[in-house]
Amino acid sequence: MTQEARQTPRTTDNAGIPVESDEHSLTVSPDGPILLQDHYLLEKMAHFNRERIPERVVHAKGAGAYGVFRVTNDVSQFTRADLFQPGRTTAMLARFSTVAGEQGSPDTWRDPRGFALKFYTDHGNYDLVGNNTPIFFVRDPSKFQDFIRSQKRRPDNGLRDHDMQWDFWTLSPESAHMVTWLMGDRGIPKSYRHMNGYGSHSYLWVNAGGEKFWVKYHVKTDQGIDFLTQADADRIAGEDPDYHRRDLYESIARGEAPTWTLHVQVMPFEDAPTYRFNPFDLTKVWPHGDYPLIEVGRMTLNENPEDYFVHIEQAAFEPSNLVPGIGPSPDKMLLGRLFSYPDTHRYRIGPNYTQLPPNRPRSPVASYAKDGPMRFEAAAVARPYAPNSYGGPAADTAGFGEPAGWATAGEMVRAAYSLHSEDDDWGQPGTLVREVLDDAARDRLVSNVSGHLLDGVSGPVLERAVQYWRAVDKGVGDRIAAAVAVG
Ligand code: HDE
Repeated sequence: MTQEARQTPRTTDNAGIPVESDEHSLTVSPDGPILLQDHYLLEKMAHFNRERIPERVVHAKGAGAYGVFRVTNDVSQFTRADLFQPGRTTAMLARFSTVAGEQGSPDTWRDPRGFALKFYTDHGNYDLVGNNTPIFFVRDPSKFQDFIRSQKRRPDNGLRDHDMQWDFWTLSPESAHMVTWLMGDRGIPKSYRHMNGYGSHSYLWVNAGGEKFWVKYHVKTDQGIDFLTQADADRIAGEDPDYHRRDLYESIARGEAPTWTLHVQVMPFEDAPTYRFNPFDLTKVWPHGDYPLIEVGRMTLNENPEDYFVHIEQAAFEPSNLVPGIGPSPDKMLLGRLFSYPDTHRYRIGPNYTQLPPNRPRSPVASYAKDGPMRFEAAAVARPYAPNSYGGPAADTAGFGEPAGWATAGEMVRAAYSLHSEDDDWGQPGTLVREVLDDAARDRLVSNVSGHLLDGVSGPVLERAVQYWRAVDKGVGDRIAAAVAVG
């Protein structure tokens, strides 16, 4: 029978050779032993054994989609970045995730959510790798690994442990703002469509005239913020652990493409040294009264990936992908992240990860990199070194020679940020509790924290937790103390 006359495509092995059977291995007589020459059987077993790659050490469980970003406002006075110029439309990829859970963990566990965006710009890939929180638990990258281990599983029994989590948090008061946020309603979004994203760090923007500005990104959901109560989230974790992944996929499949509107807060470059708190401290938000939101554009996620593993599991986001017109700020966490992400990609998906479909730039690549495992694109030139006189690429120093940077000097130290007048750990979480939450949201905060503490936290850690909440807000702390029976 010809291929055309058949109803279904013909099974082949991975080399494209037609296979003889989908059902039976090759044996000597029906009851006899299997033959080593059954190459197809061997290939099936061997490839299966290699299906898994290391999961992301954090943010392992996620969901994502392709889309488009359209500029809706003129912010060219602040940045010359190609993708933010008036009238521009840029293809993009988004991946949302939980942080502490493994690949198969429930989507509705209380956790921050990752909010990672990749824009395929004319000047290469721009990655904005943020969370659904404008802040973070720690402000020094050397505390991140310890923090994550306190959230993950214990080596002795393989279990997660609330006592470990509160031990770390209460010994790290800079976590108070983020923990207040996490224990409130936004700690369990209703779906990935119903949450905001934030760049979280401050970044540098540079305009065509070389003027510099500090910015913070806010990616606001057009679906409206919505959340799940702890009780609903617990129920859904049992009923449908993939609740958020399913929601994103199905809404796009139905043609209901979710959208978000990108805004920035812009701080004049000169304001930073004398601002009332350190504007590069990742545990702080910039009050909107000081720096209001300015609209930039809208992102629409309208295309489900055709293969989850290829496009979402292999997606590699890295805060070091900064395009001309955008640079890092002196936020120590951000500077740490510039190293960590490409490093994890080289380990998880190999040194040629930028050739994989979700990571491949859609602008020309003329890098001198060559070789390495799983390379399938030819090197840009036959003579792979610069400078050369055989037509190899040359840096466009006239066009792109000015790095987006800042000046600094001083002694080598290991120290906290230098102090600004209102730097402290308790002020902003206290404001969040008293001025942002309403009575019902405050009640849920008290109930969420108490429930969490009553699940395995005891002794001095429990007492420190009560003091921690009293430092955030006396009233909330007293109510938590009563609920967990600590004086
Ligand atoms: Fe990450 N983080 N992170 N992180 N992060 C990773 O990179 C890391 C931090 C965030 O959908 C890893 O590719 C360090 C802040 C997202 O693929 C890893 C520090 C914020 C994702 C890593 C931080 C994030 C990651 C694991 C402290 C919000 C998922 C796998 C200096 C502003 C991206 C990977 C995706 C993933 C390191 C802190 C967001 C290990 C060292 C702050 C959304 O490299």
